[in-house]
Amino acid sequence: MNPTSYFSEIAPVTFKGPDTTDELAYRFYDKDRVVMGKRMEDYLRFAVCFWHSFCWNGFDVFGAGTFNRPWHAGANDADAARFKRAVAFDFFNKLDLPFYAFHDVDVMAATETVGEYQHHFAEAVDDLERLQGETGRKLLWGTANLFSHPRYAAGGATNPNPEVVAFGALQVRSALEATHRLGGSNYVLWGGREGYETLLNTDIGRELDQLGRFLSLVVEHKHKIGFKGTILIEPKPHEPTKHQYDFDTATVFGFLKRYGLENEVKVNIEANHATLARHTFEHEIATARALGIFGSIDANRGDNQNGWDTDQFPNSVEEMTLAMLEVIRAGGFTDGGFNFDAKVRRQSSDPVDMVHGHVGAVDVIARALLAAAAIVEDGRIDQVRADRYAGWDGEFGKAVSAENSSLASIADLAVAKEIRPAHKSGRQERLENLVNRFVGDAR
Ligand code: XLS
Ligand code: CA
Ligand code: CA
Repeated sequence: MNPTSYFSEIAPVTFKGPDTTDELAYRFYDKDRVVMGKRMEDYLRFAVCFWHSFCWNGFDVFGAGTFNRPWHAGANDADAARFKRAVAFDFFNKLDLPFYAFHDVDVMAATETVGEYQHHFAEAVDDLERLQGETGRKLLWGTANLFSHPRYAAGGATNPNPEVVAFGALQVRSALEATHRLGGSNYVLWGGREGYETLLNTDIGRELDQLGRFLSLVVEHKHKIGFKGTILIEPKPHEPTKHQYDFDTATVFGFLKRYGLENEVKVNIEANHATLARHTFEHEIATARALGIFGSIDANRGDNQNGWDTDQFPNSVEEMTLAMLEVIRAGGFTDGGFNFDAKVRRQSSDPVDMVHGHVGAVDVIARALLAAAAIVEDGRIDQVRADRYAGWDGEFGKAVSAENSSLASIADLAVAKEIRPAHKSGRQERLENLVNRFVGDAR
């Protein structure tokens, strides 16, 4: 089979406007339309991920693969990997999205030894460079998979066995150098198995030190090779391990501070990981902004009734608008973007299902950008927020916040002024209604 025939039934996806009846066209994502001072394509920086769409064959813990992708028919050898890379770039072209993302093992033949790893990864990177050149698609981020191979059952950087840590170092060095060579904007570390199953066999202090040292070495190597992109940690509270050290954005910030890396590393926030940590997606973005470590986004959604990582395509404009407001408040992306870390359901086994998944999600995010931009331009919500803190601009607020004030001086001021703080409405319902109004009107 010719790789380009896998999606041959599907016409290139283009913008046809909100009123089109074409289900495989963009209704809101008009890549050249300027929103918040930038072309939509440059504001949103969409990426398609390799792993869910091209590496997963539809298996789950109760059953085998359902997708029958031709490149999964035999062993994952060099030919199958080349086929898969070609199909993937054809798909990026069909969707006309600017970026993609990959793990080392997503794009290469399966290997066991360090020698095979080096050989097959080098071959894959040469081919990716050629495909990027031919298609103009760019790399949003690269990463190394230190969680799928059985050697990583007890972690990568935090493994009790130094030989496993060294294998991980080989993969991370290779993937970081490949990301640099391919012009990637970021390098991601997601520590899926950097955590534990039971404290009975785990020394947390030691493992955190291993993780901190490993990350310091990654940062050192980034500077050594001159990689100008951003190093990102991707928080997730658990799954596959019972507890993951990079639990959420706030935990990651504490970790970065402890190892002196808070000015070197930012976060890649995934919607479904935020909800697994019992936060909202927008909470994680707002926290990252407040701490100065907002980097990039993995766009997807979980399931409100299930407590696991379902990685579904985002489909709520209302929820996405709340997240987008925080992205705008953070000043938008610099190196980051929206990577679709999302997969079709196991019963959605046709090539066209992959297109439906991405087209719908692109439009949800594009429409959310229009709604959030309208909210910001309207200004009423931000005004309510600013008014809540207006007391700090008055004489009393300035005295409380003055640099030379102390706990005692503030307390004395309260007594001297005989203060009687008045209650003031937070206007939540009005604000929620305003959001819905802009969501409904966005086009
Ligand atoms: C898994 C993570 C993973 C990272 C990259 O839950 O989302 O796919 O994004 O390793
Ligand atoms: Ca992710
Ligand atoms: Ca996920």
